[in-house]
Amino acid sequence: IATAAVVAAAASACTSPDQNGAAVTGIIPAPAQFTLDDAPAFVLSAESRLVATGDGAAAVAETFAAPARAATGFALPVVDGEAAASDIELVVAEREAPGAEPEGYTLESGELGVRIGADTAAGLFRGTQSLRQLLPADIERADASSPPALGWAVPAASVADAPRFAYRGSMLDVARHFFPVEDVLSFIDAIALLKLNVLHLHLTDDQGWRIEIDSWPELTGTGAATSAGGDGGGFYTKADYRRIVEYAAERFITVVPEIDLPGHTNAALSAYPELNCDGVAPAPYEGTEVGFSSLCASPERAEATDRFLTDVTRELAEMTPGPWLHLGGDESLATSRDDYLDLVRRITHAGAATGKTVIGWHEMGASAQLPPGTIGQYWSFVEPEDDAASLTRSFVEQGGAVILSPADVAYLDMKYVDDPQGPLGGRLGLDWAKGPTTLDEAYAWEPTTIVPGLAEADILGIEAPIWTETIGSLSEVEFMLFPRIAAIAEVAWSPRSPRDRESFFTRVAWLGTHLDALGVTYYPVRGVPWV
Ligand code: TNX
Repeated sequence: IATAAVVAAAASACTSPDQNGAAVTGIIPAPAQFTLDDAPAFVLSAESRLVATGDGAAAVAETFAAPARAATGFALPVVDGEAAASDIELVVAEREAPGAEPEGYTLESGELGVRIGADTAAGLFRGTQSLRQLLPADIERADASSPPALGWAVPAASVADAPRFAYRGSMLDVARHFFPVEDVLSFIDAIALLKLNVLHLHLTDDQGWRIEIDSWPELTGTGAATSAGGDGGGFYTKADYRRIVEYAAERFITVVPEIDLPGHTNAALSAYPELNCDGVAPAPYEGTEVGFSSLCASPERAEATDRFLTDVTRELAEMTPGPWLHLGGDESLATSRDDYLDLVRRITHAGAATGKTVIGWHEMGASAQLPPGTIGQYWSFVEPEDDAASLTRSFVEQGGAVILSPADVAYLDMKYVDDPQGPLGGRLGLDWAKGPTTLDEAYAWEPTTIVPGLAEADILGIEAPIWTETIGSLSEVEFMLFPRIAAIAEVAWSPRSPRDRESFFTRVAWLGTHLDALGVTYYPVRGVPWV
């Protein structure tokens, strides 16, 4: 490989064609190390094969190959054995990733082929997402009718990459509006491209209960019939949920299911009178207020409430291979402090009894009796309000860790600036988190400076939620997600420094060409040099 042009440690962003006619590109999130080499490009051709070696490599090759075959019209067989010059080599073996990071990988491309190496299949998969972004955007098309004018070139490059944070997630609220399985699979595809590894599903709220629980069938009877705005209901059967989990697992994404307790429970309360202190089931709810519903802490309801908590967490844990159950805890404004502490203890201990690690919104830090290792999810602002910082530190003090979702930068249901002039006329999104959120704001924050007293090692990771009070279709979800999710992905994956805004905006423009080819909706934020 000829002289290497080092393009800044954590960034590369040049979209002009190089001397070989290959489009020189960048990767989002920025790799830890990325060097574009002054050498001839690799060109994917009809002869190319995917040569897979090591544990799980063939499955990763197949996940990469299936859409690539559709886009190129090439056979792209997955084989084992020796790689030739037209091939892409995918290797899982010890000491392939920098620092033996479980999700790390190296990628080398040039005239003589592409080689991606990783210590794990997960790392190899992350590497294939970089390769996707280095290929012409037409690689995302569903058919081969418009191949790129300059061929399927990958610039000669060397990447050595690994994530900064272990947990990099997005949350989809399927309770306020229900999204069919196919939509969730599309959501998974979209976040996989950005190397996120967690899909948090907000499965229950006042407006609907979306997951089948055999021992409490009315949860998805009465409880699933409604949504915010009266847009109809829906729920996932256990088979549906399994499909989501499996599809996510093929992309090395862990599903974190959330049952929001003890507030945000009107759907459950409306399905079972015995969960209510007064024994009367409330009417289903299709508004968008929060903080009016609560499980009952009273001893008269203890039998029903604890049976509900045990059954629901047991069935949820049984269908969830991942290590985490999210049990809510936010905005329980209709629960007295004593009742809240009592219920949080019962909720988290029911969750922990399944063998899973419990996650809760930061309010749960009020309890001094959290099961060991309970994870807190921070959703106050970049400048913590009220007691949000101390509640969050409480998880660490009790042996757990923290997921950061500062609402004024990471809540993707916040409006865009300028959207009133935008394609959806400002109809989508909320603005309670310090007004609309710009792409710059989503990008320009540093996780370790949010909650004083937290060390980098206390931060399990970063998550960008999208709440759906105002959002009712997949394209509306995508519109709110892109491009801001790219900023969150870079904060979660890329090294702390250097954070290069100009490089990021240029790479967002490049990402836009991939989204166009995929048919994914996004908001063409001003300031990005869209191609
Ligand atoms: C706050 S964030 C909520 C949700 C809303 C969201 C809207 C959190 C833990 N609770 O119930 O849907 O704001 O942005």
